[in-house]
Amino acid sequence: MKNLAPTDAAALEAVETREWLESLDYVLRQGDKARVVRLLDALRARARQAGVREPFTSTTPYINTIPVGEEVPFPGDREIERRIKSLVRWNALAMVVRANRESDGIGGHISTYASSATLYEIGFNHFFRGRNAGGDGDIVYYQGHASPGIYARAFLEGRFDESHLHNFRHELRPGGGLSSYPHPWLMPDFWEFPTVSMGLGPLMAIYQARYAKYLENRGLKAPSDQKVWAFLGDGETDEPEALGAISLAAREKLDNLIFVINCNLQRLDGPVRGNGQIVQELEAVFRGAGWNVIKVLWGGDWDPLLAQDTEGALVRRMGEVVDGEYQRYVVEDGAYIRKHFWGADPRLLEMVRHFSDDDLRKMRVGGHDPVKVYNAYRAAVQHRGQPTVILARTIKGYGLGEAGEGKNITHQQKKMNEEDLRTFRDRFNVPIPDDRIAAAPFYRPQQGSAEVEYMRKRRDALGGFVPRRAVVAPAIHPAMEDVFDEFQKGTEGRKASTTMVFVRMLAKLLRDKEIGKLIVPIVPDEARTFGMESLFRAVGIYSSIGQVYEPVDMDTLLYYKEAKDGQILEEGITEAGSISSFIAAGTAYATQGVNTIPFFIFYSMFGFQRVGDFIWAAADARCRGFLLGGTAGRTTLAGEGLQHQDGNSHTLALAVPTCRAYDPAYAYELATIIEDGIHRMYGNGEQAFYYITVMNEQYDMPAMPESARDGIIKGLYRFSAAPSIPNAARAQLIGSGAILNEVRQAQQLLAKYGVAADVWSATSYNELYREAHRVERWNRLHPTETPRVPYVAQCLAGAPGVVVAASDYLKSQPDMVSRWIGKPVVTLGTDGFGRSEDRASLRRFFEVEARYVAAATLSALLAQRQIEPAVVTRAFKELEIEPEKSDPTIS
Ligand SMILES: Cc1ncc(C[n+]2csc(CCOP(=O)(O)OP(=O)(O)O)c2C)c(N)n1
Ligand SMILES: [Mg+2]
Repeated sequence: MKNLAPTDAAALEAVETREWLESLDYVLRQGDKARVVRLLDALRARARQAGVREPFTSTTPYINTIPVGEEVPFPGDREIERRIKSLVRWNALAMVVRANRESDGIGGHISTYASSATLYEIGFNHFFRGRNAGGDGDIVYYQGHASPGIYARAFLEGRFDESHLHNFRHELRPGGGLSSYPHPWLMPDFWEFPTVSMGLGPLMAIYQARYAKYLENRGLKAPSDQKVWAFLGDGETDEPEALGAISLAAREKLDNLIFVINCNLQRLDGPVRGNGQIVQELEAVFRGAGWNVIKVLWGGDWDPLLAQDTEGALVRRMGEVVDGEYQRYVVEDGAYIRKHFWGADPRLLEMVRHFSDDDLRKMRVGGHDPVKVYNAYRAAVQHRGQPTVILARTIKGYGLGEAGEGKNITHQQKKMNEEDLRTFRDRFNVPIPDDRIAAAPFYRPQQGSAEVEYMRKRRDALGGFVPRRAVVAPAIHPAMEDVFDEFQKGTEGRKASTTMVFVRMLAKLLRDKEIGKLIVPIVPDEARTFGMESLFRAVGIYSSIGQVYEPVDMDTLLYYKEAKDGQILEEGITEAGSISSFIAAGTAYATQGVNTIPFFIFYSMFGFQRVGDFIWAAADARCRGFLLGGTAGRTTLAGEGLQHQDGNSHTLALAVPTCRAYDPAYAYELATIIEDGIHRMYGNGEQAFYYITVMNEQYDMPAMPESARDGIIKGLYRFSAAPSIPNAARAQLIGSGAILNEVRQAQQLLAKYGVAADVWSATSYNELYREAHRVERWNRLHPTETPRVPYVAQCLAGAPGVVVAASDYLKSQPDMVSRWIGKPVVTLGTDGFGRSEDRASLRRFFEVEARYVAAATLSALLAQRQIEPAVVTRAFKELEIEPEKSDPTIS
């Protein structure tokens, strides 16, 4: 008998493979997919035990994650949605083209929205919930450069009129205009989140989603199925911030978070990964971090072909083509695609034999197919236990044709000639006649038209328009009885640092019956540094799952207590994450309707310097709250050296328009600033936040001098009058923060040399500077009226004697107000690099210690011939001043 068993190894393997696949098909036919997973797990375990090393794979094949069989039919009216989308596309394009015709170089972007129109329209028509939906409404972070599309839709919805669109990027025209990008500061009824500094949006969205859960777990917000959507560019994912917190999102099981990454494979200059595949790279990163990844790569035209692809030749080809080549297919014709994509394998060529070249060129990628996008979003909102990322393949400049579609220049394309406009119009059937096309007119169908009605109905069903910013939380006027009073008295002989005082204040605020629950302490793994560990036990550290272990310090009083309703956001070592929590908490009065009051305390050198762009975004977002720069002061923080010692942050804070920065010296100053700040922000509705430096030097906290309150807030008040010395030379000494104590000592030293000095505390040079400029501007613009006098001049212009100002920050701080004082001001500060040293040596090195303050005063008096040279020479000797010591600013 003839042996039918195959003899060669390949044939044998083919038979075996077929048998295994048939077995798998059999299990699949039973309909239990979970069983398939168990089966594969068992096989994998057995193979591993037998020493089989599987190659590591972090990606899935280069096809849609959702198989056709799992798709649901599209619930909307595809035709009308297509028409609406086309009109949005047209108006977005017309807005940018017209703006650039009128003012060359005014900018704006066409191609980003052109690629993401379907991604947004599916959201607007089917998913994004407005605030009137009965729940909280969704929170959406729009890709900044897609703003023309978002405006164009609002125009069609009737929220804007033609003049708004006409004034795109002309915000200073009468009646105002639309801002270039999402800026809540500029359009406070529309935009909620600044996203245009790329990378910040995704990180802020993660912490926003986490904050929503925090509010729920703490009972400050009713549980809801609110979603946070973040739209970002594929190029944007190169920003470290964009992907920097994705593991937190997975760890916290943020199933209220959906990232939509617009994978048009291009960024500004060219391809994102010409030689690779950005989609696969991102899939690996997100899967590895524990996200649910949904790839939307191919449109419905591909489904029948994939169904025929029993041997996997098409899937393999899809997976081997690099992005640079995919981009090429966009600009080439069908013949090229046939040759280069399909021609790689005769089986593939055969598959598309009956397709014309034009058919091949028109085959859509997934992000432009409403059915695919709808199904991806649907799966995302239904997914539980993980955040979802949707990786949607799109084409940059979709529809621009010769004017830019898929071309490397497309990001910057802002101009289109008549021919280009006509092609675009034809492609999207925009009803604009030939004789008007050159003018690129805006187009909005009549009220009552099918398109407008459809849009309205969809938005009504979804709870109203988005984006929309509204301040929902009512103003509060907390009495805060007994919280701040004790600090007016001082510490009565006990030594304390402003950091200790702050922590005590925070603890009392947390206990306040009215606003205690609204306080949100935020700390990036630095609570012990600031002596805050008592709060761990008192209010708990927030953990979405409580505490599932017994902490090592369980039997101590201040153990590390994590709790589901814990109040402290202990963020770990991430200032970027912490500031994102700060922004979420400080804008919750609008976003979530809750007046939470964040207190974010950090190492001051890792604040403005490290996360300055986030702080800028906080200001744009009209954020409220308190930033506390801890262990601040270049010479007050001893030991730590060059990296840690901060003398810069007040200067950096000056640049942020809504940030009020203070450098308080004493407990009562701190209490006055914080109490006033709470009332201003949460009672008066001021959209500002505070930056307060707190130090770790311990000293006596004096009682509050009479009527100092106003001056503390304005930035300057007289702390103590000059001693009475007969025939004295006079001086005004100004100190801030811990250096105020040096200045007070200098007052005493100077008395020995016959100098009577008043002492002033400058709590905020930044505020003095701003007020003086406001006054000066008013005077300039009202030249015929009685000039007003800046506050700093009211304090010091008439004060007798020389003026010497010292702080633990850059000399530019006092310098910037000196011109209103009417005479030269000697400024002492800590410009330069810090050193690891003790406090006294540091102050000597930077020449801000009492003796150098006194010496500077004597020098100034001598220059004005108000003191004898011999006195100064003697004083320098006695004070051990070293005239030839190295210059700290450059050493
Ligand atoms: C932090 C930051 N750096 C640079 C830019 C300038 N910029 C604006 S858009 C862009 C390219 C965006 O590419 P991608 O993220 O892929 O978005 P696409 O427009 O392709 O959707 C660049 C470099 C910016 N806005 N923010
Ligand atoms: Mg891109």
